[in-house]
Parts: sequence; C-alpha cells; structure tokens
Amino acid sequence: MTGLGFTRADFPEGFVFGTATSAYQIEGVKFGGCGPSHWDTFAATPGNVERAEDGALACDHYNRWQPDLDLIANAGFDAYRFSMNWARVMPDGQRVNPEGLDFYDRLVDGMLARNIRPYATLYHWDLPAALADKGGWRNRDVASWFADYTETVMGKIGDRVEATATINEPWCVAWLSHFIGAHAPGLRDIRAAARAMHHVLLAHGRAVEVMRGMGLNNLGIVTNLEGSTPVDDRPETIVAHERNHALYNEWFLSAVFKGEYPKAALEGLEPHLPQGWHDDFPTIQAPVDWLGINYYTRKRVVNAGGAWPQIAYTPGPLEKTAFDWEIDPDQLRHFLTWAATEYSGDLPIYVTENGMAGHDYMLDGTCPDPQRVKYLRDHFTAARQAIAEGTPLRGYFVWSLMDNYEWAAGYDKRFGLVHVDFDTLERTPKDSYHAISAALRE
Ligand code: GBH
Repeated sequence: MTGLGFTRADFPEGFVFGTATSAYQIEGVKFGGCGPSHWDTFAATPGNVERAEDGALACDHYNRWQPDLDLIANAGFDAYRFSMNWARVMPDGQRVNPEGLDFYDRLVDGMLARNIRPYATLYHWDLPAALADKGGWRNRDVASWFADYTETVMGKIGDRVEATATINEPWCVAWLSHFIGAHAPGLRDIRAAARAMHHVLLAHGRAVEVMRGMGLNNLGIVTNLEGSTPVDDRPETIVAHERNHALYNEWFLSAVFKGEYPKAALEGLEPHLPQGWHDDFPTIQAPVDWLGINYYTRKRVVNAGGAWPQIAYTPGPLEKTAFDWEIDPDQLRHFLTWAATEYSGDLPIYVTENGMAGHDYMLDGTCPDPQRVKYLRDHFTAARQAIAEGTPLRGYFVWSLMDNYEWAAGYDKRFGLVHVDFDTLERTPKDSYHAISAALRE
C-alpha cells in the first residue's frame, strides 16, 4: 500500500496517469514575442486580481521547460496536459509569431523524447487583447478567429500530440467571466454572458470541424463540473439550485451531446441569445472522441432573490482547502458516472484536472503537504469507484505539476505537486509528488 492508497495494478490496463498545467499560469508572457491577452489587461486593472499579480513571469516555464519536463518524467507520469497561449501564437490575433509556434514544437518534441504523451488544450483563457477589443467571446466572429488559430497551431504540432481539447472550462470562459465578473474580461452583463455561453460552443464545434478536415483525431472538450447542493428544501432554494446545475453542469454537455440547451437555464438566457442560435447546433454537435472533466468541489446554493438567476453560494460544513472549497470526493464519482450515463455514453472520459490549493511552505528543504496526499488518495478512490460502476474512465491528470498563477487569486493559492519559490523560481517536489511517484513506480 502506497501513501496514495493505490498502485497501477488497481486501475485498468493502459490507464493514463498525468499531470496538468496551462500556458498563461506557468510560462511567463514577457519572452518570445508573446502578445498581450485579456488576462494582462484584466490583471492590470486594480481590484480584479489579488495584489494585482499577473502572468508576466509566472514560473518562467518558457525558459525552464526542459527541467520542468524532467520533473514530469521522473515522477513516472505517462502524459502531460498543457495548453498553447493563443496570444503567443498570434500576438495581435492575426499575425502568426513563428517564435511562439517553435516553442510549442520544441515542447512537444521534448515530451516525446521523455516518453511523455502530449495532451494539448487549444484555449485555456489567453484571448489576444486585440480580439478582446473587438468584443471577444461576445462577438460571433470569435468562432472564425478560433478556427484560424486552431488551424495554425495544429498545423505545427497536430501530427505529434496524443489528444487535443478545444476549450478548457466553457463555464469559466462564458459565465464566470461575463456574468460573475471574476475572470477576464470581468463583465457582469446577462446579455454578454448569454452570447458568450453560445459562442464558446460554436467556436468549439468549428475547431473540431477544422481539425477533422486536417485529418486529426482524438478530439475532446474539457468541462468543469461542480457539485450543486441546495441548502434546504424550500421551493425557492430548489429553483436556484436547478438553475445553478443547469448553467454550470448541463449547458455545455447538453449542447454538445444532445443538441439542446437545458430548460432551467434557457428560461433566463433565451431572450439574450444571438439570432438564429438554433441553427448552430449541427456545428456545436460535431462529434468528439472523448470528454474531459475537471472536478474540484461542491457549492451549497441559496436563493439570492433579485434578478434571474438568483443564485448565491454559502459555506458548508465539510473540510476545506486553502481556497475554502469543500472537499467532497464522492461528487467526483457521481459526476463521472452521471456524465457517461446522461451524455457521453461509451466515449472515453478523462479526469483532466483534480487537485487542491494549500498554503504549502518549505520546511528544512522539504515541502510537507499531508492534506493534498489525502485529497488525492480520496479522489483516486472515487475514480476507481466510478470505474467499478462501469464508467469508461481512461485517465486522470492531477492539477497541477507546480504552483502557478492562480488567476484572480494570484500566486498565494498553491496547487502544485512541486513547490515554486516565486522569488528564486526554484522548484522543490512536495511530499505529494513523492507519494504519487511511489504509487506509479511500485
Ligand atoms: C480550474 O478551474 C482551471 O482550469 C485552472 O486553470 C485552475 O488553476 C484550477 O481550476 C484551480 O482553480 O467563487 O464563484 O468565483 C476550476 C473551476 C470554477 C474554480 C470557478 C474557481 C471560482 C468560482 N473554477 N471557481 S467563484
């Protein structure tokens, strides 16, 4: 028995063990001709990000990618989920930056040289600022811009990646960023949000069509699913919970796999959707080969009153991470089985992200993170339960390889298996890194 409570023998033959990052969170955008993205703009506006921190240097992975890939290989991981920064590839949203493409070319070759399978994500939130200025995800043209970018970057690396995801977490791209206002571009506008909720799916579908046309396969989308628990059984609470679940968990899966939007979300969004939205479903439903699920926590929902959708969250009683997110591993089992049963059927499912934020600090040259070891143990157990229930779960990517830029929370929420000192940029594997390495190598 290892510290994580499993070895490879406890999972099906060929199960893919990986770790994940995203471009803006680790690379640093000040090198290599990267253009500004809407995250640089957002972070520069006071009040949006803790301490107004940004991704200018981040983990300096742009210059340190070789030792970083060594860390992945040395842990015994089979695969690495990474993303390409759209603004690095197309600094002004149009012109192609060869230096940026070369970086991803080297990175993919570096993975293959180390026997790490590359799982690429096309969009993990770094929209070029020039495209944001044209309306970004509110503008229907974003689907064409994204199709062009997809063709450009996949023309360079598509022949060597194992799998490709279009969009990371469409809920965050659309709702969190245009209605809640917590991520770039920081809007709080139902009309903007409704349009983004639709355009992000249209862009996904267009990208799938483009890649099929290039002869590429193993294409998927990555949704974030979050438990939604009503705090009590009053009718108004249940209504708020159903809207939350529909907007968060059902909207994207229902569109991609069923060609429809869930009623509990559509009742509020329909008046704000772009004209002719029905006609886009054939594109949105372009068949995918796999489904990625990011899972972290559950939320307890109350009815906030006021305007639709009246959703608010309130703290719950479960043990919490440094982000105050409740730890609820059984929701991972539930969502894996639910997604397969309701939507994706026999298609392979991957946990494309799971992990937790800690306030991890160095102690005598080591970095003890017992809460993370337990969190991972309990979530890997939940994944095994989903497999036992018959869910076609094929792999699991721990978020994240190393501490990084945690978006609006800046650098003090640490999700890494590897500690990063943001003054010296020194990397030190935490206890959780050693625990997973032992599990994978036993
Ligand atoms: C993932 O999002 C991201 O893909 C990844 O980049 C990130 O580093 C990782 O999680 C850890 O956060 O309190 O209403 O503002 C996870 C899903 C959903 C988590 C929104 C943060 C904040 C909601 N995210 N949530 S709110």
